Amino acid sequence: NYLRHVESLAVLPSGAGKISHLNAVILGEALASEENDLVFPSEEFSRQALVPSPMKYMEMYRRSIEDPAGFWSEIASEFYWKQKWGTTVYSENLDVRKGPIKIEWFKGGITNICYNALDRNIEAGNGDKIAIYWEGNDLGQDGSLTYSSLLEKVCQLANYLKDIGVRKGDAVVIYLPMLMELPIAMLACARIGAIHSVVFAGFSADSLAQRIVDCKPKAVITCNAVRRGPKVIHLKDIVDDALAESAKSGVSVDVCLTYENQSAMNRHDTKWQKGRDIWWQDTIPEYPTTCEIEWVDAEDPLFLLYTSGSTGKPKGVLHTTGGYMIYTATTFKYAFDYKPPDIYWCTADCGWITGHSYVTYGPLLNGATVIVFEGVPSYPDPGRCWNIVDKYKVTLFYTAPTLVRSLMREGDEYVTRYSRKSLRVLGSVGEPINPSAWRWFFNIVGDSRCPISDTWWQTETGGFLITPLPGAWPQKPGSATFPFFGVQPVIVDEKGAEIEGECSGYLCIKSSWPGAFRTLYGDHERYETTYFKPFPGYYFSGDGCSRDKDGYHWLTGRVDDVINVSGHRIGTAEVESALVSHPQCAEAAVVGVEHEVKGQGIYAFVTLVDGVPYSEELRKSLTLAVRKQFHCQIGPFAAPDKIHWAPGLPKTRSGKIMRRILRKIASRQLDELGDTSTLADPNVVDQLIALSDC
Ligand code: 6R9
Repeated sequence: NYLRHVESLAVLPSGAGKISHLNAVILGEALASEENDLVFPSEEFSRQALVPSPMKYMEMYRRSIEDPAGFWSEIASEFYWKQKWGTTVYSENLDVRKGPIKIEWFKGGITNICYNALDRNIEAGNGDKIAIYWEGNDLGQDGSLTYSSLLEKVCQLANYLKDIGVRKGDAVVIYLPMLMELPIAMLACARIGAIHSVVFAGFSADSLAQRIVDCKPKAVITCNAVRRGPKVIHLKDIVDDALAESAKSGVSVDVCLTYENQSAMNRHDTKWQKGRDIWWQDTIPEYPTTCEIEWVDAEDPLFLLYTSGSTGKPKGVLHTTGGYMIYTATTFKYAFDYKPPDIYWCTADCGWITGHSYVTYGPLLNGATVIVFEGVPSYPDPGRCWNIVDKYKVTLFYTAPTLVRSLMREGDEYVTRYSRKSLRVLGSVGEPINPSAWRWFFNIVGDSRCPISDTWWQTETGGFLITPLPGAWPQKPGSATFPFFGVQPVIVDEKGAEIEGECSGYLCIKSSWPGAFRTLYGDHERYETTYFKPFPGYYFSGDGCSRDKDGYHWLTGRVDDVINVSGHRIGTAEVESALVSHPQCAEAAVVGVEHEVKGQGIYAFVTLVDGVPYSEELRKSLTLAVRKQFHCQIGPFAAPDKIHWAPGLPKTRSGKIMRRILRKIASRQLDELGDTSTLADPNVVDQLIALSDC
């Protein structure tokens, strides 16, 4: 019966014809055999779920599409607004043919996200509830903050920032590891209307400098060092280099607030620039523990977060306050079936969008208890995650497929030696989760008891767009299932025509949702060109997707020059530019290849300067060039997995590198090279194949 429900209620009409002409090279293939594999939530789970059935989902979904203004303003009314938004709940233009792209939600509404996350929950009687449990790198290192004490710390920092002249609309760069000070810093900025730009504390000095130059912050907040597993990383040295670098481009930063992370490094060993560098512990505790709110418009910017694009320059994704607040709170609540006693742990770092929306804002807006983990899942051994789950009685556990796959390789014993009885819902994000990893996550980690929310979304979307609601639907391992409320995914062919029913194509979104990004910082034109021009009338996600006969969505990966390594977006152009910066590299072309643990690996074709011989040493030094220029010691995910010597690259007569052919050579699909006759020099292909194993 349940199945019949699903079929009859599937969001889009089924069987409207198959599309077979799409380029399988870039779109991947639908997982045909998985389509019929349904995993049902237990009745016990569904009975207690916020959305207990497909029917309830459909009722809410339908309302959200037919009356978005009513649906979202009802939810928004549960939050605090100093002044309510005007008569128009949202206005949008997503069609480049009709003028500039514009998205606004709750315009004229005056609010503050920090107030809604902290003060509002405290006023509701939750001041003594734990907001954050902090678990350090080493076993036994931990701490916690209640909502009231978190607010006090946020206020102290906010007062300090005001004191040094940070005003509404100013940018602050945050370069911190997963200490409680990281969400504290984000919330302090939000409280005074400053725009935070968190840079993942694993990026190199160059990347940090690039971001500093782009947003010209009033201050940088960092710490002296961090321990990641057995390693110590001197973050302050990286910041010093970045600040020196940005000064060369004319951007000088007056204040570098530095937290002394004693478990990693003593302050006496930290290099110091008097006048600019300030110890957090010496200064912030002196400030008052209350701080007035800076009330902002719903459309005032909340934060900037840089993400890789298909050209070399990272894109500054800009999110505003009101819509983002409502959207992250609502998606968190429904996609994890959140209830107040839940203990929630998301393993993402706040340096990524997942840490913004689903470590800091979404959960705290719901008054949830969140775990912030400084360390790595493999330290001191691969059982660490389940040790933490048992220690804090985690009920909602949200992670990435790459982590699932790497733990899966270590064997079940690391999991089964822990109880994990507290777990209720599991979550996955960052890349498609392959069905075998899904099953291991479901059967072994979740004891076949916990629904998995496979959440598809992006830095740009602010929150989940396609995700299961646990308890509502039977799941199909590897499918992100159905759209969240208010989201209208459409699949288009290469001409931009919508395809209905069972099909595959390019994933676009019709009309806006509250959490959508509003622009690329300082480059609205690039925003329009990248996201709205490819398929006029729609937001283009850059992903391929197929929809099966039951209306389930299956994401098939990026269709642009972006590689997804362990859930991190890496532009091929960025890696290529790091390679060609090496004096002995003449040219480079980078493609993604399938990788057992990382999802995708980086495969680099490298042409050397004339006369330079191939050598292992050179291979190492090229790898190092990428690691150094791109990302530093933590998670060297940008380092090429393979360097393939290339006497020449396959190019069209107009000089465009044919990546399609390189992808086939990299994945050894040599009988599928396709037409090579348009190449300027077709012999290049044979030469490359001959050098495959060198
Ligand atoms: C949240 C985040 C976005 C890209 C996105 C897609 C891939 C993310 C996914 C997924 C399949 C999922 N992606 N979640 N693919 N299933 N559940 O990861 O943001 O870093 O901007 O990456 O990640 O390709 O386009 P971001």
